[in-house]
Amino acid sequence: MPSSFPGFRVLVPDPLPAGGLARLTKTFDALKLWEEADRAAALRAAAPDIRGLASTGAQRIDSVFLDLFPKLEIVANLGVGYDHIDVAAARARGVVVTNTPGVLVDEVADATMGLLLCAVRQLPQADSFVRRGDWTRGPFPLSASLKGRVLGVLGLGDIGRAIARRAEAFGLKIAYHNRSRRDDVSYAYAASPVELAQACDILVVAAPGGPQTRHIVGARVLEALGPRGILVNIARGSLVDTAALIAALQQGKIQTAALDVFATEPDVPAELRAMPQVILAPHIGSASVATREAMADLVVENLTSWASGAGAVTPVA
Ligand code: 8YV
Repeated sequence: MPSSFPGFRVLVPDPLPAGGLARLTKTFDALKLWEEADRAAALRAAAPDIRGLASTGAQRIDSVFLDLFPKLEIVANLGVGYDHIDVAAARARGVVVTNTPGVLVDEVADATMGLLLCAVRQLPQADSFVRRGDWTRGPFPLSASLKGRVLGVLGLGDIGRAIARRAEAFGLKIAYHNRSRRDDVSYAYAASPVELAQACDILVVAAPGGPQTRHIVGARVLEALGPRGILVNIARGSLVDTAALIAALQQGKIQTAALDVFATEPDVPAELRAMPQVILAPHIGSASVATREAMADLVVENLTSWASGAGAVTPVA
């Protein structure tokens, strides 16, 4: 097995983008677990020698999982979000965790604007309307509009700011709520998610997942968003109380939602799938070939830099 770092075994539980995977397997002695006929046996045999892990988010990485790998030094995650990794448990075992910030920001922000426009102007529904031949029977119903509306960004990190910049170009006013007020933007600051929902018409969720943000969008926030309100979630399903969202949509407490992420993904509640005004996407915020390859490059760069003794490139905070 060719390897630039003999003895540095890397576990790859799930497939990575093709270019990144090719570089990884050229550089390291990599165990591509999904290719193994008996995965449990392959994992058991390799576990004592694994020093690096290229994670994709599909596997929960907690203390029980980490304890399988006594020589593990680095978890290189494909993705900016790492709520599936117990970073404290990793740190306690001397394992560094890296993510892929920066390289996916524009892609996710572009996808967010697409979802937002689809929700406001009901573009997928218009497409279905034409395909069904309904146009010959009359016009498509008039939609809501972006005009004169306020976009609320919940979580003004790199992705939140990229969304806000794009929304400004669409003529939207911007408000935001963040753990702390930012002094590098002139957007209106709301002191809480409820205040933000009161101040805006379109609420975009762009904060990290994890216990601290679980269900920060619940019944009170949705009520505050109001009957013309639109919720867009491109962050993590865990930030939104799904039952409260379903109830708010069914009762007309908000107008519609565009959702790229779900608490139980890839399972999406039947109630959401049944609502024709709701826009649903299968967690595709960063899912272009170019961006996923850039993310995979950063995974490989982190592993390579670590294995060569130069330290991780993008360790998580
Ligand atoms: C990916 C993401 O879907 O970066 C993140 O946090 O959620 C996405 O970009 C995921 O990480 C791919 O494995």
